[in-house]
Amino acid sequence: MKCNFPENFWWGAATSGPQTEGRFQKKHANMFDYYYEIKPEDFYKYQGPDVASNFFNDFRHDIQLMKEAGLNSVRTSIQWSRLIEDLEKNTVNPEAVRFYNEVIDEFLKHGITPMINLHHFDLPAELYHRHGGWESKHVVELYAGFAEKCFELFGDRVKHWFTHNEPLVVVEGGYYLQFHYPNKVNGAAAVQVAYNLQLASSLAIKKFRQLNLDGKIGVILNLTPPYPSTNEPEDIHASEIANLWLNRMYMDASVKGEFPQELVELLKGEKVLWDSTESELLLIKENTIDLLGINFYHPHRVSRPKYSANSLAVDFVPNKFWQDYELPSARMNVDKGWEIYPKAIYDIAKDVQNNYGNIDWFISENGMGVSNEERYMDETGVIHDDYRIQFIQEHLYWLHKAMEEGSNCLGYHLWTPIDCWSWKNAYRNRYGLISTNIHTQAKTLKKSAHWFKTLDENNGFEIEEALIQ
Ligand code: IFM
Repeated sequence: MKCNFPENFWWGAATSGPQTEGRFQKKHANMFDYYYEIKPEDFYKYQGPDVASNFFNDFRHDIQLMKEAGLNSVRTSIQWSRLIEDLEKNTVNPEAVRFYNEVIDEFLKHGITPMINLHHFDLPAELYHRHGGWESKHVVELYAGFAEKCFELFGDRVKHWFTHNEPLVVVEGGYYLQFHYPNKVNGAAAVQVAYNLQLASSLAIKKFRQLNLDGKIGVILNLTPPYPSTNEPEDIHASEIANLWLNRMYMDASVKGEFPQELVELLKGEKVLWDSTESELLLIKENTIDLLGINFYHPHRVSRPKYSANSLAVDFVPNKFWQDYELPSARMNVDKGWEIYPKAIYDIAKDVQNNYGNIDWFISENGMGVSNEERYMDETGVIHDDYRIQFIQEHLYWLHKAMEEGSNCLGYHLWTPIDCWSWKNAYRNRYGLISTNIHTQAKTLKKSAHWFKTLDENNGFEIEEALIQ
């Protein structure tokens, strides 16, 4: 079966500054730079962000390779901890301005549309130590100042901006699940951070609009559609609460300008509702997004919580209302521990179409992280990642189906163009179309990169019936 996509569809890939650039000439440490400084043993094989994939030094060659992989658009991010010299006064570092100008111009020279995100888990660590990071509304103001600086400096050439990548992961990882610095377990702080991140996004959007630039602005959200483990009311209820927190919180606030009322009531009942003001809520209402990026990797199967959410003397954490459920015999990406369920992309697309005004959106990340890919390397150094090609095809099939039914999807970005550093997992799982040898920094197109190029050239692909599940 042939899946054809519309003209000018974005065939691209996504990455981020902190995962590719390396710390070269960076004045400030971001949260992960700092985390690695104090606890390198938390990172796979002690591999840190110091070199990453050396994009700071190698960006011209990397962008050339991205072109060879057929990418017509690429998302990366500007690091606050690189661009800004004085974090309180919001002055810029001239070397960083030069670097990001050259990167943007290099993309444009190759006919690749650069899409720029402004926060990818990389708050400057000093702002956490001095003010409490995203717990502080002063930091929200500083972030909006940094965003404004980026719009002023690069908005003549960058036409697609994003305020955050996966804000929910900052909340989960930093404030109750402990996989991001500061590794706290504090549900009330999690709720405040969640709110402040939304406020920061809305304030940055306001600044963008005040500059009257030609371009679009949005946010990148990681969505994990919840599927109840059974049809019993308790499991369905648990999945609805999970959906409120994991998906609807930022979807509703970003697209509709309001947090879901059911979530507000639930947090009030738990006595942890965020501190907000009327004027902030108005600002959120008035500054919704133009464009939505959705990162999809895996579904979220949910059952009722193991213990009642009304148990006594239990501190609030958002996930006390549900329990993760593993589907017996699920199709898995075993290396990452994530279920493979491509039809969820269709479900997401229909949700956006039916419940979010069919807003312009795109798949801003999707991909398959696999460890020890050298297993699949031939004598010329090319990795034969047929599993990745199949993974992409299966997801595109369902995306295409939703688009045929009217979903307003503008593109598909794979995570990621070139194997990059992935937080605590460092270089364990590789996602790229292009491999990186982390010892020599040699970069080589994988089989999937050649396939992706033909996907772009043909603006579609042929899928075997057997792959449609
Ligand atoms: O590496 C991350 C990225 O920073 C955010 N989305 C998921 C990717 C793969 O784990």
